[in-house]
Formats: sequence, C-alpha cells, structure tokens
Amino acid sequence: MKMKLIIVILQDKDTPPLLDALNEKEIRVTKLASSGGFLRAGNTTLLIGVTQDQVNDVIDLIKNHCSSRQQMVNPVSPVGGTTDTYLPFPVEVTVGGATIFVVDVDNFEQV
Ligand code: 2BA
Repeated sequence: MKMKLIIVILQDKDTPPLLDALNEKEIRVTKLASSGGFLRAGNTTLLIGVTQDQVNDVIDLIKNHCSSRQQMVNPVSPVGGTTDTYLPFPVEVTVGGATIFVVDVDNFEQV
C-alpha cells in the first residue's frame, strides 16, 4: 500500500486534542515546534505517515479539532525586520484551522 506523508501546520492550542485523537486511532505522529514566517509566532507542525486509505480519516480528524482564530499583528515592529513589510497600524489576520500538505512517500523503512 502506498504511503503518504501528511504535513500539518496548526495552532498550538489545537495540538493536544488532535494528538489525543490520532493516538486513540493508533496513528503515528511526530510533533515539531515551529513558527510562522508572517506572524513569527509559535505554531506546531505535525508529520503523520499513513497508508493512502487513512488520509481522509486523518484530514477529518484535523478538521474536527482545528479552529480558525483572529490574531493581531504587532503594530510597532516591522514584520520580518525589513521596511518592505512594515505594518504602520494593527492588522487582524485569520489564522488556521490548519494548513495541510499531503505528499507521496517514495520509500518508508524503519530499521
Ligand atoms: P504565519 O506565516 O505566521 O501566517 C499567519 C497568518 O497570517 C496566515 O494564516 C494568514 O492569514 C496571514 N498571512 C500569512 N502571510 C501573509 C502575508 N504575506 N500577507 C498577509 N497575510 C498573511 P494561515 O494562512 O492560516 O497560516 C497559518 C500558518 O501556516 C502560517 O503562519 C505558516 O506557518 C503556515 N503556512 C500557511 N501557508 C503555508 C504555505 N503555503 N507554506 C508553508 N507554510 C504555510
């Protein structure tokens, strides 16, 4: 059966319940601490290796456990430290639920 790697970027707050749900279904997952390139705020990246027939189930779990939230971009400091992206006033952005990439796995081995 072909393996897929699901890469999910989600908000920290949504991570514990999603991990619980994945563990309950015995789906293996690796959690990485990450941060968004725009807000420079912490978020979570999950690596989930599954067989092709599990992909939709995992995406359903992600949809059920990740909600979108409003977040303010800091108005006083340049975003990214360059004047190109300087924001002179508070900007509210909608972050998440989750950003999901599903990629083919050429080879999967555990040694
Ligand atoms: P951040 O890069 O910190 O982006 C946070 C939110 O800010 C985004 O939410 C979006 O609403 C907004 N945003 C991002 N870049 C922007 C820009 N250049 N101009 C205006 N608004 C912008 P989401 O789209 O839900 O993304 C949440 C997080 O998911 C992102 O955090 C980033 O860590 C990741 N992400 C989203 N799309 C990605 C992609 N195509 N490739 C890699 N990572 C991605």
